[in-house]
Amino acid sequence: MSSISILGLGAMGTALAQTLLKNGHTVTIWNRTGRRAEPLAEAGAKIAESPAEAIAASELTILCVVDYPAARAVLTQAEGVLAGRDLLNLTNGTPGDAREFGAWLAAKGATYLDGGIMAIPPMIGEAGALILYSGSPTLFERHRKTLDALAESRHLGDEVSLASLYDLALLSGMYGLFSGFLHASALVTSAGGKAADFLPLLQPWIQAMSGTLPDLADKVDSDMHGRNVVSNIAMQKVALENIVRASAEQGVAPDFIEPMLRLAGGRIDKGGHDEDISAVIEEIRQRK
Ligand code: FVH
Repeated sequence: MSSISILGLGAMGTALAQTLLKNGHTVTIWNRTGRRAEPLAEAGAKIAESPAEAIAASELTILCVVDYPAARAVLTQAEGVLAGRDLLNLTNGTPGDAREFGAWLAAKGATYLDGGIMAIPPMIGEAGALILYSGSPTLFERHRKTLDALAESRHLGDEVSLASLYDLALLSGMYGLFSGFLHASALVTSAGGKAADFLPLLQPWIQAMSGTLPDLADKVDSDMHGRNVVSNIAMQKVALENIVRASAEQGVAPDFIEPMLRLAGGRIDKGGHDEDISAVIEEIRQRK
């Protein structure tokens, strides 16, 4: 069993601490607003009076606060004890945030692992939860067994920014799904339909269309968008225009769908008429 400190006891930090306690670890906790620590103390966690006291108490410290400015504010209070410490940051941020934070901690002599949690708090410790890691492989291997109790663990590489990049890419896929669902539901409910009744049509359709992703991924990776095209982008642009026109007729804002129409049109204007929809990626890539 290991000793772990958790800095930040919001919904996620609390779920992490509860799961570690359930697994028999020695858990030390700190939160800016002290009263949030009380239920965990009743469950067996030790309350630290400061971030420095918490970090000094354990082999591994996990930081999980609202954003990187908050993370920096917490660790700035503990600068004197960071050298030689293992720090895992599960706060959501950008790849640039992770690189900057990792460099700051390296300068203080700490070993740093960055992470992205692909789960909501009730999923922690349960099947289906995934945590992405990047940064120090030594720290990851040293604490692997402890981390595996929280979620399936996936270490993406030494480059510290990878976990946040993949975390945000996965969230981007999720928000694409949500925006599609919301726009489709607005159309259906504009005619008196119910979103719940529409799901038996929508879910199998989305599942069927997911089956086209390996082909689109191949085109994205090869930049060969004109190969084996079943549904060309010019035909798809007409469908996108029809969705925008139908939205206007039904009193639905076209805001989710218009960007896709604009990007498809941009590619066609550059000669992409016969390509697949994968060619839209060339409009959104801003290659350096
Ligand atoms: N909850 C979720 O569904 C998602 C799932 C995926 C991963 N995220 C990320 O996890 C980080 C923490 O999220 P959270 O759900 O625990 O967030 P809250 O419940 O809102 O708690 C926020 C904690 O941050 C502390 N905090 C805020 N500002 C400061 C500050 N300036 N200095 C120190 N601590 C700060 C706050 O403390 P307090 O308000 O209780 O004093 C909470 O402990 C986050 O990156 C998600 O994106 C969660």
